[in-house]
This record gives sequence, C-alpha cells and structure tokens, in this order.
Amino acid sequence: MENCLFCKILKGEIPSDKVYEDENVLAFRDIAPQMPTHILVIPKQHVSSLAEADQLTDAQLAACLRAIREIARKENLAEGYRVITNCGPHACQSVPHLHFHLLGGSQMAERMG
Ligand code: DGP
Repeated sequence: MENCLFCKILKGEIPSDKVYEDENVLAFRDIAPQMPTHILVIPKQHVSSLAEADQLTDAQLAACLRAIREIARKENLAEGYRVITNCGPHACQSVPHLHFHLLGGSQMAERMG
C-alpha cells in the first residue's frame, strides 16, 4: 500500500529498529514505547486490521503469533508479556496496517479499558 506507514517501514523507506523478520512477518521496536519492551509485529501482507484478517492466509496469520512467541523468548520475557491489537476507531487504532503490540519487561496493571 503506497501511503501506509508500516508498508514504508517494510520497504525500508522509513528506518526502524528491526528485531525479527521472516517471509511473512516483520517486527520492530515501537517509536513511543509504553513498556520497557514494546515491539510491533506486522504481517508483510497489507491488511488494515484484524477485521480484514480474512484476507491473510492461515499461514500468514499464524506466523505473526509464532513470531511473537519467538521474540518474547529472545527478549527474555519469561516473567510474562501482553499482546494487544487495536482494531478500529473505538480501540484508537492509529496506523491502519494490522499490528500486534508485544509489551513486557515490567509488571502491568491487571485490567485495561
Ligand atoms: P496503534 O495505536 O495500535 O495503531 O499503534 C500504532 C503504534 O505505532 C504506536 O504505538 C506508535 C507506533 N508508531 C507510529 N509511527 C511509527 C514509526 O514511524 N515507527 C515506529 N517504529 N513506530 C511507530
């Protein structure tokens, strides 16, 4: 997608602090971290949010979750981590390319909302 920020990161047109890449997935550190570890995991195939995930293959979607697990291991998040995907305006999604926030590195609050 021409004007998509995360597609530009994928193409290397915008720099990022990359932590993981495979044929289906890219992961890089969030520019405004909310936790000691805050990584964004995106499918390389552009879809705007989880609501459009039917446009991904099962392999592409599963690759995101497998990547999260692998990154959490490499980032030493054995004490736990949280995975969030904001989907649409009620959830305050600001970048319309499906992404999973991987958050960890210190104790989080029990509830969100
Ligand atoms: P969301 O609000 O769920 O759509 O999250 C978008 C996230 O993307 C937000 O935590 C900040 C991050 N972000 C925005 N622009 C950039 C950028 O240029 N580089 C990186 N690494 N992260 C970005």
